[in-house]
Amino acid sequence: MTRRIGAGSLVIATHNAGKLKEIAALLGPHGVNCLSAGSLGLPEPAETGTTFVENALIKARASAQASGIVSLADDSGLSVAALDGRPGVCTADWAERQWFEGKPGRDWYMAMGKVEGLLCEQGPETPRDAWFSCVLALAWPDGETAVYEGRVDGSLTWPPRGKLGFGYDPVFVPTGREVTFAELDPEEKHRISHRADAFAKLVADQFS
Ligand code: ITT
Repeated sequence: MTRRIGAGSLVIATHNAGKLKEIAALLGPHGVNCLSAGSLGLPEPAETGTTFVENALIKARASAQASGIVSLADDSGLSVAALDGRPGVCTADWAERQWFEGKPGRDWYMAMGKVEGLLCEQGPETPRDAWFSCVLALAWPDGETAVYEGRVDGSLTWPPRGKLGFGYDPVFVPTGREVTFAELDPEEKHRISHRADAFAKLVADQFS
C-alpha cells in the first residue's frame, strides 16, 4: 500500500503560479495544509530527466530534502502528434526568451507560435491532434516516492483564444468541446484536464 500524505503540511514543489493555483484548488477539498516552494525559498532544481516521470521525481525529491516536508511536484507538457510528441518534456523551454518584458522570462505567445509554425510547414492537411500530460510525484524526506500519471487529448487551434488558465491553454481544444482550455471555466478544466486525471489517481490512492 502506498504511504499516505497524512495530516501534516505538504509542499507544492512548483515555481509556476498557474500550476500552483490549480493544484491548491484540486487539493482544497482534502484539507491539506499547502506550502509553496516559492514561499519557503526553495531552489529550482535543473530538470535533467528525459521523461515527465523523471523530472517530476527530481523536483519532488529536491523539495522534500531541502524542506524536510513531504512534497508534491508536477511535471507536465504538451505533445503534438505530427511533431513526434514535441515539445513534450521541453514544453516550458520553448517559451524561454533571454529578454522578455525587460528581463529573462517566458513568452507563451512565442511558444504557441513556434508549434503552429512547425505544423504549418507540414501543410494544411496536417493532423492537429495533441495531448497534455501531467505526472504528479510525491516524495518524503526519507526518499520514499509515489507517482501518478494523467493525460487529456485534444487538438490545436490558431489563433489563440481565451484569457483563463496558463501556458498553452489558449490553443488547446479538448476532445468533445469547441472552446479552448483558456475559454473554459476553471472548474470545468479541473474536471477534465491532464492534471485532474493525475489528481483523481492521487486522491484515490491517498485520500480514499
Ligand atoms: P515547475 O517546474 O516549477 O513546476 P514549469 O512551468 O517549469 O514549473 P514544467 O517544467 O512541468 O513546469 O513545464 C510544463 C509546461 O507545460 C508549463 O510551463 C506550461 O507551459 C505547460 N503546461 C502544463 N500544464 C499546462 C496546462 O494545464 N495548461 C497549459 N499549459 C500547461
